[in-house]
Amino acid sequence: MADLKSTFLKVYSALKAELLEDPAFEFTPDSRQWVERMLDYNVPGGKLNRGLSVIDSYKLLKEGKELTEEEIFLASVLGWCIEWLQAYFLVLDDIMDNSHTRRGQPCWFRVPKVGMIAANDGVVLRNHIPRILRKHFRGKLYYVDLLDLFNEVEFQTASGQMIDLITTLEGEKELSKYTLSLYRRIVQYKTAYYSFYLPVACALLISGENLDKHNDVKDVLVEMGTYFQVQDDYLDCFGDPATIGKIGTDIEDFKCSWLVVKTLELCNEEQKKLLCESYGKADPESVAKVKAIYNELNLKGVFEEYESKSYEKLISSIEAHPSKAVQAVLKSFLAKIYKRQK
Ligand code: DMA
Ligand code: MG
Ligand code: MG
Ligand code: MG
Repeated sequence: MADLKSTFLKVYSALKAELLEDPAFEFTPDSRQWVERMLDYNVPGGKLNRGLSVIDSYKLLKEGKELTEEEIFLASVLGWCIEWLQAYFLVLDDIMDNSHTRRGQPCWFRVPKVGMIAANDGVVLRNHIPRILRKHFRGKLYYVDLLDLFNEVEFQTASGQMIDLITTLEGEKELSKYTLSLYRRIVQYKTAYYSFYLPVACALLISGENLDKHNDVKDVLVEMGTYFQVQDDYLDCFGDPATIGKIGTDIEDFKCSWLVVKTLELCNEEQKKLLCESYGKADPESVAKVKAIYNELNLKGVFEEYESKSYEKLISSIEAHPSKAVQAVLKSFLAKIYKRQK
């Protein structure tokens, strides 16, 4: 595993070097240095789960047949394309969510002299993806399918981010609209497609599979992605910032978080009134009041219950899949996130 990660990181350096010599742009020393610093700051510093999953999944789909160096390289390149996509969404997400830290360091837009240049850096990160795909996959039969896949998933993610953001609009702060069905809709689009479906879909494409035949796999991965975002929402409030590398802002931002949806389901009239007065305010007293309600309702316990139930449901839908190789892919993905602390 440690070995796979170091091979994977070498591919990052190779891709970065190519992008810094991209003949479509005449770099100056300044601009080259900017892009290099921006990439190093935003692309490789995460858990790399999504990227590494492409390689893992590809191996499992090959059912024990040893991958060639070339095959590992191509799977790694796709893994990095997903990490680039993630970096692009996170740079912009942190601006929009007014966040402070990410991966244990200040959000990119908070770095001195970066500021709103970060918005364009997000666009640059996004544009690197088709540059990378073109360079490494242009001759492949599945090239068009890859481009199409990245475009579809990006559109779904941006649409999910949009509904995540417009539900918090000032003047329309209306907690009663925060239902489980709105919640599921937001997280399916903003998180599940790019974080769970995309890595496996990439592995299927390089294995020569037709994605239209794998809608059942997509359904399981969307469920898994939903579970993953519930964990993200839980950790936003109850996680240790030193471990998760970020400071939660969901309460301040009036987010349609799983925690507030559950609270609305479980609270009494008095708690609801207090929640309506305090949710979505930036002052620490209001935030503390919301957290006190979460504790009164034992949301930690409610979450733990949800976590084990989801796990069981996911395992049984995985085991219903006809292919053992696909089952192994899905189980390996689930094992990476079950009871995660970061
Ligand atoms: C993140 O949702 C979704 C995308 C597409 C970045 P979020 O704002 O809850 O993520 P985080 O907690 O990492 O800021
Ligand atoms: Mg955010
Ligand atoms: Mg967000
Ligand atoms: Mg979050």
